[in-house]
Amino acid sequence: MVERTLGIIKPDAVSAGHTGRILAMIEEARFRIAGMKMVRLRTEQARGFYDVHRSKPFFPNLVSFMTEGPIVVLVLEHEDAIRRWRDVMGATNPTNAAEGTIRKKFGTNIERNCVHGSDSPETAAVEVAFFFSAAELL
Ligand code: 3AN
Repeated sequence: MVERTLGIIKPDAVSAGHTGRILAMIEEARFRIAGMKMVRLRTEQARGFYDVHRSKPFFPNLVSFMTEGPIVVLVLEHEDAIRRWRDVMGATNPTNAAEGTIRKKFGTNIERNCVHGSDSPETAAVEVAFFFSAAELL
């Protein structure tokens, strides 16, 4: 089934100049990019986006990291896009990520792990709507 998922190129990867190479890997994996924009999250937006992690010890660091610079948000379309994008990203901790994955190539550590992907159809719907109106999805 053709699905949509939300991808984010995080501040570490944007500031390091990896945006183009990550986009190339996305296109090589044959995703169709249905939406794309560069934004800088404000603290309240980052707190809202990561609301499920609010009680975790790493939450304050996650929020400050995600607001430290611009991010690129993407809506990626493909059959089974949610699982496929997580496979292309690799494991949350880049140390454990498989060879050839984006996090293996460009991730620094579990906090600064260069990309984000939705983890379920329900989350994907919420996360896509967080950043994009229907008219912005082409
Ligand atoms: P993923 O991005 O692989 O779906 P989540 O949703 O469990 O991972 O975590 C969201 C983000 O929170 C991660 N991308 C990472 O930046 C951060 N994070 C998750 N677990 C940890 C942890 N144990 N220590 C520090 N940061 C973490």
